[in-house]
Order: sequence, then structure tokens, then C-alpha cells
Amino acid sequence: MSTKAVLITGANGEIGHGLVSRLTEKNPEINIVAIDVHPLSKTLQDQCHEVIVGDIMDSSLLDRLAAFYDFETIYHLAAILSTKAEREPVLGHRINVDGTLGLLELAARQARATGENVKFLFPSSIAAYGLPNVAVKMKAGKVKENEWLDARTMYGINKKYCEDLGRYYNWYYRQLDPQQTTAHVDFRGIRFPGLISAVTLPTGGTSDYGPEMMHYAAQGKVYDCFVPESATLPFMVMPDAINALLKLEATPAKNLTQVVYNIGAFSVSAKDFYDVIKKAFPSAHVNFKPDVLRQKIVDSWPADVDDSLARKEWGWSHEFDFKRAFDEYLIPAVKNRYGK
Ligand code: AKB
Repeated sequence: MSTKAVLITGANGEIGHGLVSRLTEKNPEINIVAIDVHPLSKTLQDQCHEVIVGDIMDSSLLDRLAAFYDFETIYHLAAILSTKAEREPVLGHRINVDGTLGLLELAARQARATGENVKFLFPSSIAAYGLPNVAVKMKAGKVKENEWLDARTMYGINKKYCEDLGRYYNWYYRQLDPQQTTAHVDFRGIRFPGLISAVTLPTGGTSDYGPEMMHYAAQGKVYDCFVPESATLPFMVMPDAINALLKLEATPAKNLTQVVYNIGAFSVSAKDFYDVIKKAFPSAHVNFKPDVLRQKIVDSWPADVDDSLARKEWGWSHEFDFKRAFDEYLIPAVKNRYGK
């Protein structure tokens, strides 16, 4: 008999950290199978049924998992973020696209074998959008899911394509087979804005200037910010991001008309970040030294997103606006983390 379980790839990453804890808080009996290329902390390990230090590209590993477990839900979080994927495009494509395809196949095999739909939660990104320049971006304001989809980064293109793969696995998989299976991959994607965690530091992203500024200030380090003060993106704190994944997972499929949804919380400039950080850490020092190449990527991402579909179809709402995010979550938690 296979064990019913939830699979989390990239479990040691920023979202994975919080997600493992939230899932076990909600259901202490849950069997979490966690994969990451890096070992998980002891606390996270203790909350998982099995932890695998391994690569999602290892097909024999995925075969072994398929043999031992019936996955009801897969949170496929493993990815190479935008700056790293721009520096190593082939690696980005391999992990972000081929890796996702392998996991979708695993989910499809499991659905066929068990006769039950397998939910596939996929963090997409505002990087799926591509606006031509900062003037158009600021004029565009809140961007809808079907607008400005000319992604300009390897990562953004990868995310957009994986959303399309998700749509295919959800609705059209093996559509020519004479014998259609009853169960399928129930793909659900969220285009996340820049995420900010008080617990972990991001690596390899382009929206990382926000969180980096705060973590540097809390450690008394000078931060060279690679975008100008005016650079504006939508951001969200990690507890809201995890709430969104759990809420979308719990929504009955009949309520959902899309396979991917925008979600938003607050849209702020790099200067807004600096002002609020400076208040909490008066000795914080940031030099705005734009790196024009990285800045162009930020300029191609929307300043804000229209998340009305997510609000309407699965009741999405953020708990943390900009003020509350800093006052009640980020500042107390980073002060605690760095012993301030
Ligand atoms: C990145 O900067 O690559 C990510 C993202 C916006 O998806 N944080």
C-alpha cells in the first residue's frame, strides 16, 4: 500500500520553509515528503515524513517516489530565480522547464494510477510579464493576467511556459488517447509579486533589493541598491504568500475558471522601502547605485497587479499592507533574528 502524502520540491527555499511549518500546524498527521538539493534544518526535517537531499532532474528519484507514495498535492517550488537564470540561461531552462515537466508527468502518472486528481500548486511570478519601458509600466498601473505577456527574462519565459504546460496537463493531456482517464492534474498557479521573508534571505532574484535592504540594515551593513529610488514593484510578505497557496489549494475546482492568478498586497518604490527601514534602523545606510542591466528587468515587470479574479473566485485577500508588514511582521522578526 502506498502512503498518501504531500510532495514539496525546493522545500529548503524561502516559500518551502514557511509552508512546511504551516502545513504541519494545520494537520499534525500530514505526511510531507520534502526534496531539496540542500539539506533541511533539523526543525524542518522533524516536521517531514521523508526528506530527500536530491535533484528534481533525477528521474530515478521521481520513479522511486511514485512507487512509494500517492501524492494528493504537489507544491512544486524548486526554481532558479531571475538573475541567476539570466546568468545561466540553459541551467534556468533545464530546472525551471524540464524540472517542472518531470513533476507534471509524475502527477499525471499518479492521477492515472489512483484515479484521483492530483493538485499541482505552482508559484509563477510577475516575471511572466514584460513591459517595454518604465514610462509604459507606470502608465499601465495594475496589470491583468492576460496583458503584457512578452516576458523578457529566461525565468519569466520559463514561468509563462510552465503555466501553459499546466493548462495543457489540466485540460488537454493526451487528448488523442481513445481511452480517456477520469482523473487528471489539477494545476493551480499563482503569479507572485516580489516576496519578503523575515526568516530567510532570497538568492538569485531581481526583486531581492527590498528584502536585502532590510536584512543588511538589521545587521548594520551598508547596502548598495542596484535599482534607483523610483523603481516600483508589487511586493508581499511570506505569511500572505503561504496563505495564498493554502487558500488556493483548498478551493473547490468548480470555483476556478483559470489555471493562474495574480495576487497582490502592496506596490512600493525602493525609496519607500528605505524610508521605513531607516525609521526602524536609524543607522541604516543605502547607496542607490543602479545597475542599468538589472534595472531594465525591474522596469519590465509591472508596478502593480490586478488580482480581482483571485479575490472573486477563491476569496484571496492579503492580511499585510505595507505598514502592517513592517510594523507587525518584518521589523520585529528581523530584530529578533539579528538580536537587536
Ligand atoms: C525574482 O526576482 O526572480 C523573483 C520573482 C519576482 O519571481 N523574486
